[in-house]
Amino acid sequence: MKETLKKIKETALLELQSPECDTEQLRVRFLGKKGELTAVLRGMGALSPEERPIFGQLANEVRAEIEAALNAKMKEKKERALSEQLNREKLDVTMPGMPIRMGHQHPLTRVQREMENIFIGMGFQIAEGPEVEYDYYNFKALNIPENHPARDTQDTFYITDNILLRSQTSPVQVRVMEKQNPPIRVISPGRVYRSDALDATHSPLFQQMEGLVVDKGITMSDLKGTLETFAKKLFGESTSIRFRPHHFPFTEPSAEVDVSCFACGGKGCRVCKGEGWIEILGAGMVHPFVLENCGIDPEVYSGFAFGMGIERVAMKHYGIDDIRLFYENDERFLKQF
Ligand code: 2NM
Repeated sequence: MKETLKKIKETALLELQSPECDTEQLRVRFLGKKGELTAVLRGMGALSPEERPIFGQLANEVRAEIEAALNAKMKEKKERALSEQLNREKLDVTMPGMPIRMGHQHPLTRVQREMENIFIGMGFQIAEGPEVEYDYYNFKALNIPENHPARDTQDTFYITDNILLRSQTSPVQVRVMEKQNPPIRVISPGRVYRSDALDATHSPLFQQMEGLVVDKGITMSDLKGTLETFAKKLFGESTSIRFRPHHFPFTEPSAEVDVSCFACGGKGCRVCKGEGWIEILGAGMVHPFVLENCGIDPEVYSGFAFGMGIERVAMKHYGIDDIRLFYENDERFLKQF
């Protein structure tokens, strides 16, 4: 029996040395209720009373040794698993990070900001207003009654009979004049809508920037000086401007304003289509009826106003020949700015 115990111990310790051994299975096999050691202990009844305690003590020692070896093995396995996991999951914080793709401003926003900054430098404030407007603010207050021909060139999208998508940002300026006493110096950039078919130079949605100055003694020369300063800052110091007589219902007198071609300096080229001039603005002295409609006395105050399409300025600025590119969100286009 002593031999059997010795054999059990040796086998157990040997098997526990194998790195792949299954410790739980070995515990059942050697120490379990139906295990090899238990089987030997059961056979102790056949021993003499003198032999029994000696043998019992030996069996207990063997059990303790196997248990200790098992526990040591289990501890070792646990530690190895942990260190393998730590190795697998280790993070080198000194590695360079993954590059993050940065977006940037849309070309229209860039041009708009550039224009805004020039006017802010001249003391203008930025005014905003609703894109869904009343007929009153978009047309009637601006001296465009029902059936006026300007309703046709500025045809827009109607929500109801008297609510529409604004066709210009002038309604913002009407709202400013209603609320604020002169002196007034504002620009109103923003989206406007026209019932136009989409082509290379027209879009049913585009951006405008209008300006308005109202004070005592404002004259046409203030308008010319302001627009000349703006054109020089935006297109370069050698830029000049010219006024051509025009008609707008909300200004009198009115003019279309050209800037000398920044590409050829006025000689005539592809950019200005041989003209030497590029039309970018409409302007004029605010019509006395418009001032009156907004509660400003035209006998005391006068003002000038102007408006331009931001897309048109951006297209000339960057040499873009199709307005649709601004609205297609094609990264190959947008990435160039
Ligand atoms: C333009 C051209 C000329 C304009 C007029 C006004 C207001 F509200 F004062 F009457 N705001 N903007 C105006 C004048 C706009 O755009 C081509």
